[in-house]
This record gives sequence, C-alpha cells and structure tokens, in this order.
Amino acid sequence: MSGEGGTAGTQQGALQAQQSHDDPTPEQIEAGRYLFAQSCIFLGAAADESWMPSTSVAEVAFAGRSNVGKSSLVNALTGRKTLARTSHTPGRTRQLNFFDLGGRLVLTDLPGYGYARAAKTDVQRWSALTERYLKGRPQLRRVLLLIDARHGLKDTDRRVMSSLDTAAVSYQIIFTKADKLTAGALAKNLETTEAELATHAAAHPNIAVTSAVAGTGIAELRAALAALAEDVAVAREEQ
Ligand SMILES: Nc1nc2c(ncn2[C@@H]2O[C@H](COP(=O)(O)OP(=O)(O)OP(=O)(O)O)[C@@H](O)[C@H]2O)c(=O)[nH]1
Ligand SMILES: [Mg+2]
Repeated sequence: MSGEGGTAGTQQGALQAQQSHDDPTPEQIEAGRYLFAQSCIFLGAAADESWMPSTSVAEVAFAGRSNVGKSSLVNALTGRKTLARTSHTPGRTRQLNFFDLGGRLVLTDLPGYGYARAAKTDVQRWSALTERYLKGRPQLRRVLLLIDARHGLKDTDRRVMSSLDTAAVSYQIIFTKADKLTAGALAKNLETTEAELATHAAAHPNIAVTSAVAGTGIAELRAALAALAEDVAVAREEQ
C-alpha cells in the first residue's frame, strides 16, 4: 500500500467533532485491539456463488466503489500491509476475498463497483454477485459501505444502499481517506451524508471516519467490530 499522500494533521479537529457520538469505552478499544492482534488467515476467493467458505462465526463485509480503500482498510485493521491486495488500478479486487480473524470474525473484501465507463452494467454485475452472497450468508452481521470522505455519496452508492435496504442487510457508512481533506470539509460532508442516511431503513445512523494512511478511526472501528463478533459468540453459547 503506497497511499496517496495527503494533508495529515488537519483531521484532528474533525476527529474530535466525530467523537461526539458512538465513542467506545477503553474496555471496548482493548477488546478490539485484542481481536485484531489475532492471526488473520486468507480463507479463499469466490468469483461466483459456486464456492463460499462455510463458517459459523460473525462476518462483516467491506463494500464500496472501486478505489475507495476497501483493501487498504482491511490491511489497516489487521495491521498487515499486504493481506488484501491494494492498487492504484481501479477494479483490482474482482472476487470476494474471505479472511478469518482468530476464528472469531470473518472479514470479506468485496469487489468494487463503479469503475467501468458503463457504470450501470457494472453495478448490475456487482449486485448480482453480492446479492447471491448476501442471500447465502446468514452470519453476515454488517456491511461496511466505504465512501470517500472527499466526495460523499454518489448515485451508484445510493443504488447499492437501496438494494441493502430491500434485502434488510444492516450496513454502516465508513468514510475513508480522511487524511485527504480539511476538518471543515469533513464536518460538512458528514452532516450532508448523515442527513441522507435518515431516509435509509437498514443504515446505521452514525458514520465512522477513517484513514488507512494516518490510522484515524482504526482503533474505534476495531472496537465496534469486536462488539459484533462478541454478540454472535454469546448468542451461540446461549443456544
Ligand atoms: N491518502 C490515502 N490513500 C488511501 C487510503 N486508503 C486507500 N488509499 C489509496 O487508495 C488507492 C486504492 O486503495 P485500495 O485499498 O486498493 O481500494 P479498493 O477499494 O480495495 O479498490 P478495488 O479493489 O479496486 O475496488 C490506493 O492507492 C491506496 O493506497 C487512505 O486512507 N488515505
Ligand atoms: Mg480492493
């Protein structure tokens, strides 16, 4: 991962603004650190629905436009530079890549959408594969829908959000590349996007702000994902 350079240092104020809601406790941060310090193993790649790993632990999927930073975020969370392949070339990840984190959580890096000139066809193809994935994964706890913090929601993102609403798959918007814009611009984009989220039934109301390059929001996101993994583990024990 080489990153795109950036304006690190400007996100501190924006980070403080973001911390007004959804703050994890020190215990939750520690649970996240502990989970993501476990070994992370590549389970395999699925190009179509003919093979998907059979697992029973909680799963989270990383979705979003091509080049938004999905693979980089998987690498930042797990502290590995090359676990998920990143690239300057949009459309690098063409399959669903499954990773097992300590036998407690499965991370799925989805192919990006919206890079082809024929964006509509691209989204349809992406939708066909991911819809099959979404239908066949009852253990999927949440889709992390990554949005470039500089650009906010695009129409292709809105189409994906609508299909997730229809499929009743819980999802959360994750702003990426927070190192690339000023605190003021970030606060404005957060406000606009959160207002729009209110109209989407399956959307988590809060946006997580991250930078895979500067490390912004990574510990907090680890904490949130550890809480999801914990919920499933407790539910299984109670059965
Ligand atoms: N400055 C900056 N660059 C980033 C960040 N995250 C990713 N990038 C860069 O953005 C480009 C795309 O990153 P990837 O992680 O490959 O994006 P992706 O969403 O997996 O892309 P596809 O697999 O093609 O859909 C790479 O050049 C990364 O180095 C970030 O937080 N800050
Ligand atoms: Mg990728």
